[in-house]
Amino acid sequence: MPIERPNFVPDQPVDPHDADPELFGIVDRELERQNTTLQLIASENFASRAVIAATGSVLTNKYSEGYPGKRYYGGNAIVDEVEDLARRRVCDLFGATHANVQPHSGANANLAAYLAVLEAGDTVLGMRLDQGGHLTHGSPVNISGRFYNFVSYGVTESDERLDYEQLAELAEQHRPKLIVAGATAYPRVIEPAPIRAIADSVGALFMFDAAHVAGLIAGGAHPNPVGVADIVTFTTHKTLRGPRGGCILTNDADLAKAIDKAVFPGLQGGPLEHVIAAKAVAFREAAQPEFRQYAAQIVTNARALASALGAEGFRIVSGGTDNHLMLVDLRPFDADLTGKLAQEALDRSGITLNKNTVPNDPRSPFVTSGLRIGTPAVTTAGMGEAEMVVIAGLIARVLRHPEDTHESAAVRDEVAVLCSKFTPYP
Ligand code: DSN
Repeated sequence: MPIERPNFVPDQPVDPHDADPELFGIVDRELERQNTTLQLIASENFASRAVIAATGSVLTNKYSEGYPGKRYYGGNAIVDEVEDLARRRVCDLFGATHANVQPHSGANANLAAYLAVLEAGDTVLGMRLDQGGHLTHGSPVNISGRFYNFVSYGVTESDERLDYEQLAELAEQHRPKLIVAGATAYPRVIEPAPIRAIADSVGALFMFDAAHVAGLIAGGAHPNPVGVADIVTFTTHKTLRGPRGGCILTNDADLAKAIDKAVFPGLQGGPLEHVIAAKAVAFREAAQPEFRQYAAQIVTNARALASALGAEGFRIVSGGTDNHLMLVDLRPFDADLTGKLAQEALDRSGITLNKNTVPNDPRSPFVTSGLRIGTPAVTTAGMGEAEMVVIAGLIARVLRHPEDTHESAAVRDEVAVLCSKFTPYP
């Protein structure tokens, strides 16, 4: 006789839509949105099916606090292989000797790096949020700005490029324990070598937050800060095209130990081994020769888009771009058009991007005078310079008449036709 007992195992149909039609119906609509509208948010990309498969694997079931070979719970021999593979691949990719692949995000990676080398109240230099920096680079509303004494540097007024002279002066004046480089809305190369020299001149540590440009570095399109900076943090989902997550690299054995302790048990609990597996997949993809072509094409496309937008009458901050993004100052195009209004009008037209402050923006971060536009996702989808010119024309059409819903609908149709030729997930 079979034993009568309640069955707590949910039905497991092969198609998850049969298990939860409501949720997977929503996921389907997001897939449709990604396939049929233009994704121009500079920090987004289309992960490969292999990356997505790893993220959706049974590794999500396992607890593995600790590190390979030193876990708190049993049953981690296989998970150790996953995490070791991810660490090995990312070290090979960037020429590092130590990697921590556990940070759940870029913000966590940065906080762990701070926890590893700073005490509360220590002085740190970071880039101003409204000139391209990140919340975790000392914004007063972020834990970084509340726990540490951040002093901000920015860009020059004349050419809107990183002001290395100001950085050197502030370092001399404030004698920081750490200098943080890196940005979320800065369209030019950030040179690690001069910042290393400034850090050395005042005995500071140097951390490079490569979140945005990690894929460009991996693909050889930007200088590699590993071995120049003491610590390099980055996210794995932007230009690097992996799963959402963070990573920390260093070539210093003492810092490596401090960083590992800071990530766990300092800041996080159980690592997301399914995401770490997906990071391993992405690191392998980024090591392929085609990824070098991809990184170069991201920059070529960004330059083509910036130049075409310039021809449509927009002012491009700093006059162009060296990376995957551009900042558009809307004021010369239309003094009354805010970033907020432009983002909303473009959203209605199937063009997804984000409002952004421009250097010395008189408007608040919720309104802004600018837009940030990025090419990583459309480049993954296969678009090239010709499509960038088309996209610039569509953006200009919408923004000449941002309230015109007929124009928005017409552009949305054209966007759908364009995207049908470059579908990321056919
Ligand atoms: N949200 C990211 C970006 O868009 O740049 C930064 O964390």
